Amino acid sequence: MAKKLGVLGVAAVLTLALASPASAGEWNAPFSGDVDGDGRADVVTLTGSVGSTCTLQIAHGLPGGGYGAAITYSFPNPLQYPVCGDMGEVVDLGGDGTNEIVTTDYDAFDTAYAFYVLRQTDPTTVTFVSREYGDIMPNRIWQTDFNHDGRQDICTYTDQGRGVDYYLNTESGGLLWLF
Ligand SMILES: [Ca+2]
Ligand SMILES: [Ca+2]
Ligand SMILES: [Ca+2]
Repeated sequence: MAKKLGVLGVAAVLTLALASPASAGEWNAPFSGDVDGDGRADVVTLTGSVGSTCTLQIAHGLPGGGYGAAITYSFPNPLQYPVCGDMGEVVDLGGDGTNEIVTTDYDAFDTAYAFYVLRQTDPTTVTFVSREYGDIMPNRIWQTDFNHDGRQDICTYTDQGRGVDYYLNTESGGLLWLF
């Protein structure tokens, strides 16, 4: 299903781009954040699905600067469709000091599976933590602390009707869709 930006859609995206942090997750774009807790930013690239498995790559930040070689990780596909996330952000859900990888997908079609929350739990493992409710068919995702409680919240933009959606980063480590 093709999605085309109309003139108004392009204007909205440009406005969002100006108001968003540089780390905003564009469709099919790598995004950065410290996923292994060593204090250095890492680069996450979501690479899709192979059968019933989702894959991603992480290039970890090195002590002297730069990044190591990308390592491929996988986790069981929660939905059994080739919808594994193609945009994301690194945020600390719950504010417990451990960062999570929050992904969503341009082709997401089920509100119950809008977001996959992942966490790197050791050097060789990325674990699926939870799925979260949200809008379908997003064009982009970004993070901002819109309620100013110190935890970075999530926003998405879709040109399929709802525009910007807001998701609160809750104390219990979830995303609360402010519907
Ligand atoms: Ca790191
Ligand atoms: Ca956390
Ligand atoms: Ca917040």
